[in-house]
Amino acid sequence: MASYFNNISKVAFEGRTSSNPLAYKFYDANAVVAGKTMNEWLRFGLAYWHAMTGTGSDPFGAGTMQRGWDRYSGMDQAKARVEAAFELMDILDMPYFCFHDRDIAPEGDTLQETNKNLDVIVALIKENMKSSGRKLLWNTANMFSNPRFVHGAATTCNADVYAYAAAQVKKQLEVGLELGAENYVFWGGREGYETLLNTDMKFELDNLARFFHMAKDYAKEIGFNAQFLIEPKPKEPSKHQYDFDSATTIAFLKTYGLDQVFKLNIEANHATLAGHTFEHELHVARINGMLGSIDANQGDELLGWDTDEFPTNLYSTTLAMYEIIKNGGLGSGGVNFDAKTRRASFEPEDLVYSHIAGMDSFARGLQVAAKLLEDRVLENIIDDRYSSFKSGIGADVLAGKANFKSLESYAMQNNPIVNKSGRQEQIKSVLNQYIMNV
Ligand code: XUL
Ligand code: CO
Repeated sequence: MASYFNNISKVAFEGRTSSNPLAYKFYDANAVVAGKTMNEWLRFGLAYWHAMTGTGSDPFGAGTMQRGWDRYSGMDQAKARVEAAFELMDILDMPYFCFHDRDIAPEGDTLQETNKNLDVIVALIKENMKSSGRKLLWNTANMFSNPRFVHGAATTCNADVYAYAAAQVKKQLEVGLELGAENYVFWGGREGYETLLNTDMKFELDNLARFFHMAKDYAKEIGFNAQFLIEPKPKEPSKHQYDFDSATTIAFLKTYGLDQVFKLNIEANHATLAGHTFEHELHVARINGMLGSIDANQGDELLGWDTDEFPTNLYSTTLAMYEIIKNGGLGSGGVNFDAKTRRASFEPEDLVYSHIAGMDSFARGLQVAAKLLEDRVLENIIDDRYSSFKSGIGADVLAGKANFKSLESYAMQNNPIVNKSGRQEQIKSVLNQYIMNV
């Protein structure tokens, strides 16, 4: 079989001093960290839409990516992409992949034809999964690219579009079942609004919840037990997306009785677009028992949009892995590289280099976070910071023994109040020490 990646051989772990650009410096799949192998903690996934389907086009210019499969078109191209995807996963020893329906197969003139195209490619993917042992982390439906979704999908004003979206998700639940997907993702690409001047928000949110309930019911009916995930994003493409961030999404799920059905798929660049850090979003999901999976990437501090760069910021990967370890791992979730090489990194090799960079950054983050936890660095600081609630009036508050009258009489005789420093800068320098020395 012809190589789409210039016959690059399998990327191996060579250790932190290796100067081989095609080797892992930190990612050693079978190395044990905090009681599990790196592979078990990280469960890396390839994002089909960026790696296999993305062209490098931007609003100002055409695609730049050199992709061997682009010499074909239609179903031939879709088949070539499958071959190339499995070759790339083999080179990287990437255990998982993720796709939207429209990444893997072209739309036909009718829904029937579109589904037939899907069936052909799904069968081919299934064969390749069987022979390679690679697995489907999650699949999803693209309900944002086609012009029919101009007003949204499950939040559209057009009932015909709502029905079409339901048919599309129904098919993807069947595909997920067929391929043994471990999760199913809903990212609300156009589930939001542009202006309240023409929008009934309550109506749209009620319909979105109805849609999710129907999806849950159908998955149950066909025996598809994958974890359902919602991927929050505050804006882009719509101005106000309904799943703005973790907190908003959790509130929505609780309001509509869906919080036992869904967890969250947290994407780093979506967090920063929402004005949060990645670790904030992971933390909010975690403390609510809803951290399910992550889309690994990073934004650019100087740009206000979703740049989907490969994650290389060790500060961020360390704090992300800290949350993930505290969560006991990601369960059936994983670390999906929802990231694309820059438009100027257009050679096929760049797909290998970029994933190595991302995988090493997360592996390093895992090592540092595990050591931070082992040494209880932040635990001890936080424990001490809230120590005033361990005895006296603080303990009374926690035990439910205090009321406004008892707190007032305490405050009246407790003068002056003494506060302690938060020591943020000192803590950051310890964090730097760990990142450099572990
Ligand atoms: C878009 C995005 C999507 C989802 C899946 O910003 O992140 O690719 O991950 O639909
Ligand atoms: Co994403």
